[in-house]
Amino acid sequence: MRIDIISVLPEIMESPLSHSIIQRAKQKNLVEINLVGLRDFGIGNYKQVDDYPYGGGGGMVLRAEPLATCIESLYTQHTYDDVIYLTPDGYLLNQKIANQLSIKQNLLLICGHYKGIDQRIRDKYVTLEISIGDYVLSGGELAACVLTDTLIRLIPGVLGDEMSALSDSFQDGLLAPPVYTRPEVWDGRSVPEVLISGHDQKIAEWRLDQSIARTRKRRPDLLNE
Ligand code: 6GU
Repeated sequence: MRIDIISVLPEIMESPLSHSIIQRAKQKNLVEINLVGLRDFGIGNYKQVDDYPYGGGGGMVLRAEPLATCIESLYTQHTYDDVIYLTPDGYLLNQKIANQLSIKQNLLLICGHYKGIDQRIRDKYVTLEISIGDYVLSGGELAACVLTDTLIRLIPGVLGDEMSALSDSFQDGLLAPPVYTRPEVWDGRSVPEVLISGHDQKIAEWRLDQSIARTRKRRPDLLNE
């Protein structure tokens, strides 16, 4: 998979996308991430990328021309399966959307900043608009990192069997069950006996029960009961 990310502040994303599982996926050549600075495509001596919104109201809007120049220059080198704009007014990201996107080969992500981007860029280029939750971030960069992380961990070969994505929360529509590691007793608190029993079927049943109980309490909206 190749992920190109356009942003006014690409530096924000350097560290989050350079460690742990994402870093290993890059080293294994399972993913290539290319951060593209929008400022390089800015207008005039001041490399302007934003301006005041027509109709008034606060904040600034990313102008169409720098974004279009940037996108068109990427188009000369790549074709994209999807052009995704990260925005709080997009479709809410969930595991199903992540699973669908994780099998794509080439994605272009666009991060808004300030009050967002000129609508005409969305109309002309964007094929999918995604929000990562019902709260407001200062820009799309952290959202782009969240989306990138959740896609990369689903690419076959990125996670070893020992941390298979199949046992994640949401992958089966349920929250994950509690987990424990050594020591067996800590602070007077014991690990649930069933987990030390060696009885695989009983362990699986316990985990499912715990998942269902946790989901019913915290996220009843996930259960179609
Ligand atoms: Cl994608 N962008 C911004 N700025 N805020 C958000 C978001 C995205 N998703 C949730 N809040």
